[in-house]
Amino acid sequence: MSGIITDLKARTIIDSRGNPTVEVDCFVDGVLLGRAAVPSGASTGSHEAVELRDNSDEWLGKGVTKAVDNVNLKIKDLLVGLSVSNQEEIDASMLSLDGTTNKANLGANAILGASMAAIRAASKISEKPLWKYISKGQKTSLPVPLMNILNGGAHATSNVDVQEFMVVPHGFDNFSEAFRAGTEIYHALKSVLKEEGLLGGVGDEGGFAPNLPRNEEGLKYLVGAINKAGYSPGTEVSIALDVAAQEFYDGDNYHIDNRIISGKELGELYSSWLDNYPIVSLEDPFGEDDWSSWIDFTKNEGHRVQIVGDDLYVTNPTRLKRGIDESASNAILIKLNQIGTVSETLQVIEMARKANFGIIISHRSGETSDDIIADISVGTNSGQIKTGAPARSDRTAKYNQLLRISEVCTKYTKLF
Ligand code: 2PG
Ligand code: MG
Repeated sequence: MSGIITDLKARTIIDSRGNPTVEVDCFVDGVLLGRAAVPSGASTGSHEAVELRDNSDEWLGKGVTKAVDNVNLKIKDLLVGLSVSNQEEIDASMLSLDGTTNKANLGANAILGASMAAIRAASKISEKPLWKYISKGQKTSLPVPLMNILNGGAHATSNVDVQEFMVVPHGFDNFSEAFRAGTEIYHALKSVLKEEGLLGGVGDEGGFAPNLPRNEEGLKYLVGAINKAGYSPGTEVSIALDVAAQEFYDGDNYHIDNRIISGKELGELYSSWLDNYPIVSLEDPFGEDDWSSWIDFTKNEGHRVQIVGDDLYVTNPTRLKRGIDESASNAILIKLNQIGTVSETLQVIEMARKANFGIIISHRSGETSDDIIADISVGTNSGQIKTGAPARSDRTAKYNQLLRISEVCTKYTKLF
């Protein structure tokens, strides 16, 4: 096969929240070799690349016809004739056609769909599984999963402010045992909440979504579930939180637990949680532009907890550079659609690695069956993945792909 892109075809499909999103097929030498679907966030950072929506009467304004047309007309014309193996060239040509810094012209959803479909096709041509193709011969490993089993914030209709309560099964020798532990704990949490009369529905990422009198109760229930499932909190399984604090930040203060408190007071609340619960990772503890709170907190607590920038960095090299220079955190969450191409995502991962930052490859709250983040987490040796509860196909697609990869790539990351 020559490896030359001969066609691109995009369409609208539906995501896990019932909203339209972009799917792209990449044809090489006339054969369909790469298909990719683009995820979508709810608690999106304002510095993310632009997700192009139609804002018309259809689909409650959320249609992606413009993005689909951009692939089928403009991006197709641009990429047909290029070698699928040159991902940098493919991505760079889309960036220059777009011509903006935030991909507002073509839409990051259009660009990313084409970019992901191309790398899938390239791995087929190379006759390597995607994770191996991405690794370019460098180290690979199965990531520790951060499994979101209790949902709040923008992902649920409950009164819980903290967006994600995750279990982190780190004290195991391989991925499948770790994943089984996390899954057993998910079921244990279900029965604990049921006993308390708190079992309602689930949130966007498949975790349970009870109303709780205070956010700290979520931590208690997670520890209870870890114990109930027969694992030891702190040594085998710990806790990670995504606070997504931007969602309850008014620009000056934070509205949490029915109180209005400063960044300093919020940091003190987290410190008391760190004293009392086995928390190993804290994501977006402060608002996306509240840099001074991030810097103070990292100085005080960075030695004992992973502090993760998601809305803070939006997988953007300029924002990450500032975070590294100012020691605003010690880890980054990586989401392909925040930046909009595979190449830029891989570059940001390398930048974070050089700075000794923790690296978590992440899904979005709106997902599809696309499982590319599983391969990226293994192929970049990132060490951690965050992809929701071990339930609902949009989430389990990624975990199941990791189980498949673990049959051939047996190294499991030891963290925490
Ligand atoms: C997050 C993500 C994924 P969203 O904040 O980390 O869990 O949520 O996709 O809604 O931004
Ligand atoms: Mg987040």
